[in-house]
Amino acid sequence: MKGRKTTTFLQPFSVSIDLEKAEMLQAKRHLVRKASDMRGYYADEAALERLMAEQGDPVHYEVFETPVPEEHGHLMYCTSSVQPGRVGDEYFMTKGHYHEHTEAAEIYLGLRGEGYVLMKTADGQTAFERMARGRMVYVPPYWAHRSVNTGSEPMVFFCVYPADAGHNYGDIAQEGFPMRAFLRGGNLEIVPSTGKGR
Ligand code: S6P
Ligand code: ZN
Repeated sequence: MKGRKTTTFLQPFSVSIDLEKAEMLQAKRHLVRKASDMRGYYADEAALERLMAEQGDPVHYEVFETPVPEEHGHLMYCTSSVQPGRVGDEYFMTKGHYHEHTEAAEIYLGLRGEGYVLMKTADGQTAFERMARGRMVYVPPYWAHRSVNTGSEPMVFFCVYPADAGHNYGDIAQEGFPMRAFLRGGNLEIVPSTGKGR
C-alpha cells in the first residue's frame, strides 16, 4: 500500500438499511428535532406555537447515524427522516446548515417520500432540487442545504459526506434562508422569503 496512513485505520464493516421502512438498522446515534427545537425557523411563529398547543411537541425530523471518526479520509453517513406536516402553510423542514469546512460536498439519495432540498450560497445564489425515492441530489461545496417534506408520508434520504465536514448552523440562524416552501391554494410554492424566520 502506498502512502502514509494519516487517518484512523478501521476494519471494514457493513450496516443494513431497511429499504421498505427506509430505516438504518442498529444506528448508534439518533438525533431528534421537535417543534420546540424549530422556534425561530418558520415564517409564521404563531402557527408553530398553535401547533404545539394543539399537538404537544411533535417530531419534525430525525437523523440516524453510525458514526465513523470525524477525520479527513473517512465518510460520514446517515439517514434523515422529515415528518410530513405544515406550520401554518409552510412545509416541515430541517434547520439547514453549511458545512463548517465549506469545501465539503454531500450526496443525498431519496429512499421514501418526496420533497425538496433548498440550497443557498453565502454570496446570494439559490437553488432547489427535487427529492424522491431513487433520486440523488448533489449538494456541491459552498452550498448550505435544508430539506423540506412536501409529501404526505415521511421523507427519508440517505446522506454521505466527508466525515470532517462539521456543521455550521450559526450562519443560517443569522442570515436565514432566502426561500421557503408553502402549500398555497392547493399548490406547492417555493418562493423568496419575506423576512420572518430563519
Ligand atoms: C448532514 C446532512 C444531514 C442533516 C439532516 C438534518 O451533513 O446534511 O444529515 O444533518 O438532514 O438537517 P440539519 O440541517 O438539522 O442538520
Ligand atoms: Zn450537510
